[in-house]
Amino acid sequence: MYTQGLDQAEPLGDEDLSRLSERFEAKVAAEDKVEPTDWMPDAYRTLLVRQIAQHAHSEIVGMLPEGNWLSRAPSLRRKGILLAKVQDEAGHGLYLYCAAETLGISRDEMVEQLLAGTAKYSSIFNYPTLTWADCGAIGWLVDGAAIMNQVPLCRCSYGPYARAMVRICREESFHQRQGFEIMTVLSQGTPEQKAMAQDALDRWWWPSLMMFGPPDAQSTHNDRSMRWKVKRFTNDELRQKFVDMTVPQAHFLGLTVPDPDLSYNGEHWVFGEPDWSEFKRVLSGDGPCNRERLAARNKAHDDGAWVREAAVAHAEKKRSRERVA
Ligand code: FAQ
Repeated sequence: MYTQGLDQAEPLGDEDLSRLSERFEAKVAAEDKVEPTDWMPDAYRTLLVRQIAQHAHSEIVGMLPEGNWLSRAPSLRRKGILLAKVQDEAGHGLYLYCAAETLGISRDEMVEQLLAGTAKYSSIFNYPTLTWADCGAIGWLVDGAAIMNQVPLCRCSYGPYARAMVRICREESFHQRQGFEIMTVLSQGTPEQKAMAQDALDRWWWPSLMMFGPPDAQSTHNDRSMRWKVKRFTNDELRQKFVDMTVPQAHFLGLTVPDPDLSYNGEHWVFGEPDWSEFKRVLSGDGPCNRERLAARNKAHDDGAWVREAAVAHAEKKRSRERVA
């Protein structure tokens, strides 16, 4: 077992529980990190397993939309960069599965839930990548939204998650720049290329705003997550920060944000309401690519069975050689 909480031989009395709970709350309030061997309330553990597992699944499923363009990137240089980015996403998924494992759930269990379609992953990855400009829009908008959401997670109260996020954010920052560079080249290119960039912005804008989750009034986990310093900003706060950062970038590119209600109030960009019924549809499994994504993950898992078997056989061989020596 991984943690003191899970190792508990004797059930705790009410007095012990309230003492442990007080100590835990004081630690979080003091901005100390909670570590895997510390006692933590079951609800804190559950909240983290849910969020970290969903985050890990998002990185893994998130490889698919751009992976679709690996064989069709417009140059060898673009192909090399995209390949490195997609590999980074696999790495992020693996760090995050490891962080979740410190809470007592196994990677196999999480992967099973993903493949069975019972686990959530980010809504954004259920949209198709129709043109090369979509790879630019993903880097610019999707990685941009991911950074906005994830930089505060570097200060999350749970140590292993916070530490994983530091490295992930550095890499996401590079990803965002490569996406913006693709958009810059297309926006300054031929009229057809500029139209392709605009079309990608039109299709990815609203789904990117939905990445931040439902409006605060409908967020089920927000209060508890903020109190326990897992989240540091609410969904609406981060969405606003993202819009404030991104609208001037769209203007720099000479592109139009597809929101007729967009206006500047002197402090913030005021924006229209995303289509929350579409968000709910995507979450319920009925987005443009939900079925395709799940089928692709299942196929990749099945096709990779021989690699897992070979790795286990290799590890066993190595162990038995070490025993003999
Ligand atoms: N998609 O109560 P809240 C990336 C669910 S990584 C699907 O507000 P919370 C890198 C939520 O889980 C992108 N489901 O939830 C990359 C909950 O359902 P549950 C992923 C969503 O946790 C870039 C319910 O709605 N990032 O992009 C979504 O307090 C490019 C109620 O919501 C993370 O996972 C959604 N968009 O706040 C890779 C960051 N939004 O569990 C490749 C970490 C909400 O009760 C290419 N996660 N739901 O059944 C978080 O910060 C939070 O979990 C939020 C949601 C902000 C996503």
